Amino acid sequence: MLSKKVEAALNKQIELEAASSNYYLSMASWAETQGLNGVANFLYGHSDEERMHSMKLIRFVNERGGHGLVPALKAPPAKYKSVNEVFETVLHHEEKVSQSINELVDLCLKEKDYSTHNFLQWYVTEQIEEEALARTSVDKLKFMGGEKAALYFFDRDMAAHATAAATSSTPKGME
Ligand code: OFO
Repeated sequence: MLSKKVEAALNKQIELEAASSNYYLSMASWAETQGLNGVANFLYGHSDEERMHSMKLIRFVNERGGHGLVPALKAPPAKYKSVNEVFETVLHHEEKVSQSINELVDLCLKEKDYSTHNFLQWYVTEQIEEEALARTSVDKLKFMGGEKAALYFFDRDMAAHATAAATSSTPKGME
């Protein structure tokens, strides 16, 4: 059984993950309109992953006798100045999500909710990967210094990331 405090915090996390999904969907759509199909495919895939993160939380809350709530979401920005802005936003957003997961883990310890604490470890690991990928992308874009030719290769790189994610089996913890 979840305490009311933990249930409320998990529902806040459900909202944050769902907002991430919408955010990345909007970025993907913008990238596609710029002819950056590799970046777009990567972000479409990332958006799907965030939806799964949200749904996994909803199902966990319900399984533990709470009620996972579907949030009303604010529309994300539709336009971006550059690919650099997109990936800087992704990094900033993932850092925020990591902080939120850490606070949740901390709350579980205070509430002595070891089952939820254990469940959240999957998210802790996931955030390490997500932050690292976003940080590497930001660094690469900085290194390119706005070169159009380099952007072509960056786009191809992101396409490879998107393909790898799509062809890998069910993400760990989602089975
Ligand atoms: Fe759900 O990991 Fe990113 O936000």
